Amino acid sequence: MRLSVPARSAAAAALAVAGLLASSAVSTASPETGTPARAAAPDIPVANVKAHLTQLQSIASANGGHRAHGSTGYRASIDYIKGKLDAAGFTTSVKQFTASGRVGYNLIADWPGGDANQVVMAGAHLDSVSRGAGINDNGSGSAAVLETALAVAREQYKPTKHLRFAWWGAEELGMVGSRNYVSTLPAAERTKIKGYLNLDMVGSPNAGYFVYDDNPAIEKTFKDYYATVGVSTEPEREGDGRSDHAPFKSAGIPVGGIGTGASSAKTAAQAQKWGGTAGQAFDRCYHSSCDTTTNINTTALDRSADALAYAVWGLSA
Ligand code: DPN
Ligand code: CA
Ligand code: ZN
Repeated sequence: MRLSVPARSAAAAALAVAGLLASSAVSTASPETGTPARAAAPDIPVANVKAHLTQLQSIASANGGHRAHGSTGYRASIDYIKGKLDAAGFTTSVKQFTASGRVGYNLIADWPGGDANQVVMAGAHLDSVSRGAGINDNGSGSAAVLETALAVAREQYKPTKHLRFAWWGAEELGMVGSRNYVSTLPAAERTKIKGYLNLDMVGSPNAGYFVYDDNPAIEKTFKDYYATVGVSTEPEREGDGRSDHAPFKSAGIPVGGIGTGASSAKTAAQAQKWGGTAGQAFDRCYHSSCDTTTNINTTALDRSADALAYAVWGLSA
């Protein structure tokens, strides 16, 4: 979905950056060095992320081949993710809305604890188009966000800030779910959100490595991760204004995110640095019936999930 987004003022952006970084050094100090000791972000097991994709594929296959807004496959996708989060100790809520005459749902999961006045959020759209199962778009982002949330629970992570995870409905109809969430959020709650991280298509078969450049602090955090694994990145452009970060950005909330590319073709220079096939789309199955579990680059999916965990840990510490 394309939507024009008003640019935020430099002053507002600077304030937002200060807010994000303000308490990043407030953590337990190591007795030896006196320097802040931060919990290291975990390595997310990609096998776990892929297991979620297998489940989403099964859900699609049992429900007419898709998980689109208003369908039984979408509702089953929500129930699957919610079940995992509830079992792990999250406080979940399913928020209902209407789009195109059909009921849709957002799923919000809060990790108990942290400063309620400083919220770091990560999210992904869970709906597919009706042409296919939507495994890269956007089972991949949904599964990476889920496994990062489950890692928070496994590690019993106790960040300074409060963590919230979200799975959006009806993104494919124009970001209806995320727009509904932002517009119905009381202003006092909106200002508590210090950052929103978006994942949309993060396991593209002919992958590129793109980092949203909307907010400098969030962008730097993701780029720091890719530097540690020696992967070069480019600023994300293809999805500008086209995914669920857009309503947050329009509301003045600092946003960031990562993606591995959609229907644009990989250039020769990009194939040089990332491998893959020049002249071919990052995802040839974008919005098609072939967006199934075979439409996933495991290395890209692994890096994306690990990058998200790195950013969630780093920005909430
Ligand atoms: N994932 C696309 C969709 O939901 O239709 C939006 C998008 C396009 C995101 C290009 C990133 C890049
Ligand atoms: Ca990993
Ligand atoms: Zn998408």
